[in-house]
Amino acid sequence: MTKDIQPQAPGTGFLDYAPAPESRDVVRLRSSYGLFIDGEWVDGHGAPFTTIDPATEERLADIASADDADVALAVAAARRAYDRVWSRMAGGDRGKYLFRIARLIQERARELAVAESLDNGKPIKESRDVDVPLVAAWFFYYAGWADKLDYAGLGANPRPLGVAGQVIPWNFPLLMLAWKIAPALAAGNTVVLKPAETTPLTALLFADICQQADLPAGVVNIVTGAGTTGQALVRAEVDKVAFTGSTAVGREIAKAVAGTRKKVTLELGGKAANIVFDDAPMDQAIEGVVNGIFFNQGHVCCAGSRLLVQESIHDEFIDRLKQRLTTLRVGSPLDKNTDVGAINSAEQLDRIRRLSDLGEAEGAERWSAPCVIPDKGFWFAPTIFTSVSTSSTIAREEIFGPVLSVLTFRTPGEAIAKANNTPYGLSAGIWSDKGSKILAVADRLRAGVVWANTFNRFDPASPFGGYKESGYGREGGRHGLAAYLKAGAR
Ligand code: TAP
Repeated sequence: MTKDIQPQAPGTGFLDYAPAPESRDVVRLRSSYGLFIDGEWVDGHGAPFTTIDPATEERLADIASADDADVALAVAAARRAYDRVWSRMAGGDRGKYLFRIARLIQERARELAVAESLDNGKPIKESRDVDVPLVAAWFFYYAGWADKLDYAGLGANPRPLGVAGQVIPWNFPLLMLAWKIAPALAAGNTVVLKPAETTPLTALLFADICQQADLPAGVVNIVTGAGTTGQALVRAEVDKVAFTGSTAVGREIAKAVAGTRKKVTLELGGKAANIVFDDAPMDQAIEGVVNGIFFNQGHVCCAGSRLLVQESIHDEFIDRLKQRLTTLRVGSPLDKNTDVGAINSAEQLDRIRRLSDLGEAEGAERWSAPCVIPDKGFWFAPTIFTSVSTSSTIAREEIFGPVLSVLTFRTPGEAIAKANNTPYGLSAGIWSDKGSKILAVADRLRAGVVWANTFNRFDPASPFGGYKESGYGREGGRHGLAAYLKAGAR
């Protein structure tokens, strides 16, 4: 039984894996980075900060911070590039730049994956096999749209909005950049993007890729900094604000743009239900639940953080799930065998600890996978809470960490009611052998994406976005383009 499993130091067990570290040398980081404005690196006038490796707490680079004036400069550069070059360029030519960027991302994939794992803490096998390939796919996909905007669903000759101010979070730094920049540029907009304070590096490497692709100056501008830089960008003279992040900050942004002519899309938090019926193929469902919540340390907006398991299979399912979790390897993000890497920041680790302690205090039963946690860095063992009630804080609030809250249900109706009993509505998963049951349940779930017998699958052609407090607007596919276009003159 799972209770008897003891933690083991890495490399001491029979059939244990030897360390397989990816080389750090494939990425040459500069000691410090400025802001990328109008095609050039310039100094920032805010207080610079340091970005660290969350797995070791070692300094990676010093980063400039943009104040209000720097942000205004970036927006002015984007405006000039929009008026003089980008909005006048034929769609096919814009597409060529995007194809070039996509190919450069593929060429520099290994370097980008290592930089992402260093700065974010995610396992290299995820940044190498998921994040970076999806980033390239996003640019390839939207490159193909640049000369076909007449078919985006907005009638003939739709027009770009102008300058987009884009603010992104730290959980998928380069992928969120691609979700923002690729459709904006394909539609003929220029952009100013602010990456998250704890993960600026791949956005800065992307600036280098823009230079390498000879992208006209000012089409892409990157302004690093903290939340105040994001606030300045939202207030600046932009035509569109595109934000991905927490619901709390999304609310502030909605208030800040209310009454202005700025368009806005908000991609916010989630508390997805992963529903497992008693007729589900159990081994597959267990893999899907593990992928749903422990992928990227649970730092995933659409993570399956609430497991709804049918009561008749609860005990067996949880026993087998725990058994599976004991095989997850927690450790160095750069090790190719690592399944669960470091938590992105001390602040996020505090939040995960606080909410987990609260879960226990409110009566849920806590179980953590036995694993050896490194001495330095920010770590949290994969954790399951059982006996969770629907009113429990850990069933309602986004923990954004490797923590699964387990609830039970008896009938499909109860599963649907519990799954929808959340202020969020970003995603959901259904596990069942019966196609008709899957379709009937999916139809009743208030979630932007519903995965069936799989989880966390992304494709640039597929729109993604939420209901209720998960935000508004869609990214991906034709819908993602529409967020950067207005109907053309007839
Ligand atoms: P936030 O704290 O909201 O930060 C997101 C971004 O906004 C960061 O760049 C942040 O800068 C900046 N920011 C902070 N305060 C701001 C303000 N008042 N005005 C403008 N910008 C501001 O979220 P997070 O902790 O980085 O990310 C986690 C959240 O993102 C989770 O809730 C997750 O569900 C959500 N998320 C949603 C999606 C989709 S597609 N729905 C995808 C990924 C993540 P600093 O980093 O410097 O604070």
